[in-house]
Amino acid sequence: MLSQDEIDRYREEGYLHLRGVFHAAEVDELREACTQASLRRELTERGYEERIVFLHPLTTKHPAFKAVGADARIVERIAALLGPDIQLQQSKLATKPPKAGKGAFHWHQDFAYFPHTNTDLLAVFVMLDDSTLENGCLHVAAGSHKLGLLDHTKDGRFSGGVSDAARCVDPARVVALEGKAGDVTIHHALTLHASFNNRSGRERRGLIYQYRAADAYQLDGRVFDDSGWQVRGCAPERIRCEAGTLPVYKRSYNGREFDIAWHQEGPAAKAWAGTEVRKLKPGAARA
Ligand SMILES: O=C(O)CCC(=O)C(=O)O
Repeated sequence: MLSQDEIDRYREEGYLHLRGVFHAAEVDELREACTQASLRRELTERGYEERIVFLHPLTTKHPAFKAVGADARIVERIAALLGPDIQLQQSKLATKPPKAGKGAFHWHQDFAYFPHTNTDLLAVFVMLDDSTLENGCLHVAAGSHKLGLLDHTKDGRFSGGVSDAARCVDPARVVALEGKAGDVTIHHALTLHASFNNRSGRERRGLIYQYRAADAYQLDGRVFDDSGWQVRGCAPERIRCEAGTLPVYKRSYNGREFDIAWHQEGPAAKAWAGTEVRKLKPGAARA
């Protein structure tokens, strides 16, 4: 359970650092799961020695990763922040390349990647290695979740990073989330965060579980095999919408452009896009 002080701090600062949530033996088991041949192969194919790699959907890759996704030490705590009904939105292994000077990830808000009808979403980061400045620990801009959704475009396209980091990130409020393997950090989906190059020569691994209040309905971005896994409570009978407007982006993934509203356009409608439509003369529909 989170204390009232932790809940208040999360609301104010947009992040929390919980120390020693997973024991050494549990961390060892999770590290062991990272050594399985299929996962190492995927990492190699994705060039993990040169760049930061995110392997989705983590919960399907080993039972130990799935168990963490529904672990009461996480889920019961975040129920104090998201409410009783919670779904996983995505899960991934995040690896920083061991090669020194690689693996930076720009300032961004997670919500820009997968807007929902409300902003009750958060990321849980489980440290598999001690996280330090040297190996590229996560940094958050405290209080930045209160800025609302910021622009993430460059030349009119979704860029993955906040457009004007110099203006949006207050250096006085940047916190480096240094911690020990087994620690857990939580950040709000609107909290600006980034991580910098790994200078250690060793891998830096973390498990990232993104959760949402079950009544937050995904409007855009990728859907994974484990998206929508109900880890606590019930599936919603109603969707909750926050007033406001959301930008619509052209996005690409692995060099392939895909459209927004991924789940609202059938394949036939997609195929017909841009083809000639027979125009009715004014009044013809009533004739
Ligand atoms: O793994 C990291 O250091 C960065 C991860 C991150 O920012 C994200 O997944 O949103």
